[in-house]
Amino acid sequence: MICEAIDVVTTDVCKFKFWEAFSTEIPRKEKGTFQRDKTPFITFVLGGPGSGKGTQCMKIVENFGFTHLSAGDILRREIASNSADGTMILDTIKEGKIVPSELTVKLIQKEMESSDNYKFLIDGFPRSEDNRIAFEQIIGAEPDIVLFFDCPEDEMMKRVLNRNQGRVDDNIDTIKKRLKVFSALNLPVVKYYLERGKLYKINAVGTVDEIYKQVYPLFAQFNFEQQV
Ligand code: UP5
Ligand code: MG
Repeated sequence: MICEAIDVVTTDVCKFKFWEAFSTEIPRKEKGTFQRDKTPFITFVLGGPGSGKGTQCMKIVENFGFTHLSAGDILRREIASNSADGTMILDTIKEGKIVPSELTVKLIQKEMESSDNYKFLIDGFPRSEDNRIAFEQIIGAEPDIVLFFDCPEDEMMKRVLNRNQGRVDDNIDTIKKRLKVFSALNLPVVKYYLERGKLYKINAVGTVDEIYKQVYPLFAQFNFEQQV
């Protein structure tokens, strides 16, 4: 496993104490903002490149009605839209480095504010302590739970190289850089949430369904269906 030191945490209760900032600081809009009558529920989905974050998020969306915000997809859309930051984002992704935190957080914030949902999967973010702190400061919230897909490097490398979706960072040189950045900058974030009792470590080796068998009960315990 990528990080032997990180053990499973089985917190049984999520804490809904982080969202006061949203209910007080952001003006209520009729549509396209958080549903204030429901407490927003934020899940950070972490794991190395190719650990299966996006694949598992799609299944969580199907079963539990979350809105899936992949930070990588949001940044790729920014490149495709020829925005002012597009070239810088593209160069950063090609190098496997991390886009400046404030930019990513503001893009995530825009997506959250324009959603009518209150359940969010934030996939591939935060990738560093700087990312994490920027989210807390700009959004004014912390995640309710954090999933960590733990996968050996050789398996992640194999999956990414087999993906064939034309991503500019799915080549051997960039993958090596992504793995290094993940290990140096993302694992401290994983450790941070472990210490706060919010981390659920998932063994990300096996078939998609085998892995989802570990994920499903984590969400089932919250009875989301009854909240809709
Ligand atoms: N696959 C999935 N599960 C499988 C299984 N159990 N068995 C066999 N195959 C499996 O899966 C990857 C591939 O494996 C797919 O082909 C899938 O079918 C197969 P996927 O679910 O896509 O894995 P995921 O973890 O989502 O991999 P991804 O490559 O998307 O992860 P990254 O975190 O590297 O990529 P992301 O898109 O999040 O970020 C890309 C870059 O954007 C970063 O490197 C960085 O430069 C930049 N970025 C930032 O700067 N800031 C951010 O906040 C986010 C991104
Ligand atoms: Mg992904």
